Formats: sequence, C-alpha cells, structure tokens
Amino acid sequence: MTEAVAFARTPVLTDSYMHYCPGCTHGTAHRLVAEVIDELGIQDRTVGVSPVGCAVLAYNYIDVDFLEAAHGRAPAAATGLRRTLPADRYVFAYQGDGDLASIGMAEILHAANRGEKITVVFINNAIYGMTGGQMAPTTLPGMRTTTSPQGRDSADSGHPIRVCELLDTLVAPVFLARGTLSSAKGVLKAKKLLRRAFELQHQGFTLVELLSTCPTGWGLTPGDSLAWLDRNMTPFFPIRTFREPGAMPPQADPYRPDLRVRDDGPTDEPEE
Ligand SMILES: Cc1ncc(C[n+]2csc(CCOP(=O)(O)OP(=O)(O)O)c2C)c(N)n1
Ligand code: SF4
Repeated sequence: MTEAVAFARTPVLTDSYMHYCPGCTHGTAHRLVAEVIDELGIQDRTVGVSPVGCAVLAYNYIDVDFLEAAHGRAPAAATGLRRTLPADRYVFAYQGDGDLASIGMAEILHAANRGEKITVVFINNAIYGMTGGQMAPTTLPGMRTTTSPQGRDSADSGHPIRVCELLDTLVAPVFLARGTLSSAKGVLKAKKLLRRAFELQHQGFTLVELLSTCPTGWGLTPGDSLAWLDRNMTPFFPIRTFREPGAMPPQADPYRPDLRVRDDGPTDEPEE
C-alpha cells in the first residue's frame, strides 16, 4: 500500500517543538513565513530579526540566519542588515504589537518613512503576551487585561493604534496590508500577503500585519479565541490591503513628488 503525504514539515522550519501556548497563532505565522521563504527559494539569502516578546525564540524555529534585537528595535537592526548586506539578500523583522507599536513606535515609523527595503511581519494580538497579559497600544476599548482589569478606558489610556492606517500616511512604503490568522481562509490569504511583501521587498518598505490570538492572555480557550478575534478585533482592525506599489497616500496632495524647496529665495509678497 502506498502512502500519500498530506502534510509535511516545511523545510525552512527546524525540527523543534515550539514553545507557544496551545491555540497561539504565532506558530501559524512562523509556518507561513517559512513556507514563503521556501517557495521563493531564498533560504540561504534571508536574515530575520527576532523581537522581544513571545516570539523571541523565532530563530529556533525558522531556519534562516537571525539577529536578536532589543525590545522594539527590530526595524533599526533590520536597517543595519539591509544597508550592509549585498542587495540580493532578504531581511525581515518579526514583531509583536507591544514590541512594534509601544516601545518600538519610533523605529517602525522612521524605518517605514525612510523606505527601508525590509519586510516587517507584525503580529497583532492586542496584548502583551510574554509578560503576563498587560494592556498594549492595540488593546481594544473595554478589553480586560492585567493592567486594565475594568477594561481599557480610552479616555484614560488613549484609543487603540491602527498601525497600517498610521503608516499609510507616509510616502515611502510600497506594501502595507492586514490579514487575519483566525480561519483557514484567513491563513491562506495571509500567506499570499506575506509572499507579496517578500516579492516587493527590494522595491521598498513592506509590512504585513496579522491579527493573531493569545488564548493565555485573553483567558479564553483556543477555539473561543478565534471567535473572539473575529468578533472583536476585525471590526476595529479591518482586513485589507492599504498600499500597493505606485499608490500614493490617501492625502496625496501635500505629497506631490514635484513639490520641492525653491532655490530662488523668499519672496516679499506671498503669491496670490
Ligand atoms: C526595554 C524593555 N522593556 C520592556 C521589556 C519587557 N517586555 C518583554 S516582552 C514585552 C511585551 C511583549 O508583547 P508583544 O510585543 O505584544 O509580544 P507577544 O508576547 O504578545 O507576542 C515587554 C514589555 C523588555 N524585555 N525590554
Ligand atoms: S502568551 Fe499569548 S502570545 Fe504568548 S505564546 Fe502564549 S498565547 Fe501566544
């Protein structure tokens, strides 16, 4: 009797058990990144930058060269790699929402604004998972965390930050998209987004945000976490592609590329 292989380990994943909690979609995201690297045939030309957060050990699972960055500094570290390695290399940063949107907000904004030719895989689970479920910049209004036991009060703690929408105000990014890991359909689409980001990486800054579960931080079962994500996160963080190559930011007028400083000195009278 011949056996058909229905499912196998991606060659770009190491043969290690992942440490993630049951139902955590960090593992799904790792697998997708590994599959994309495998399919593009770039394993020996790819360097990852791992974050501080639950994915700190990403280098144990995705079988490419890795650099470990201090909390929030992955885009800055990736910038260094990008600018010093040969141009045919692929550089990606993998970051959680605490890492990227809190302590690392300056790094991600400036790397995107400079148009660094990197891919950022942004895992948004609306909470600080690793440190015990504290409120993150992406925590939803009314969402209970260990530091917002009554639910996030936006009047006191601010509103959740929508990272793709924020970066979409910048001129330089070439690809910005948000997907979800909450369903099989979402996972398939997420892989397409990651592949597109890697394919476009040498044209400029690319980022894929993936809505992700944290059953432990959310205090839910794995199954309930998927439903909770769909019910609560997706309305606040819409699944869509924000930026494609050649597109200008929504408020394009002030960013006309032909507008530059004039070299004929100040005029006495403002022109009518
Ligand atoms: C400079 C610095 N500040 C704070 C911390 C503590 N810390 C470690 S992980 C983390 C947040 C992790 O949350 P997130 O980035 O959302 O990733 P997740 O664990 O949810 O995947 C924090 C605040 C640290 N390690 N270093
Ligand atoms: S704490 Fe949350 S993000 Fe971290 S491994 Fe567990 S489920 Fe995943």
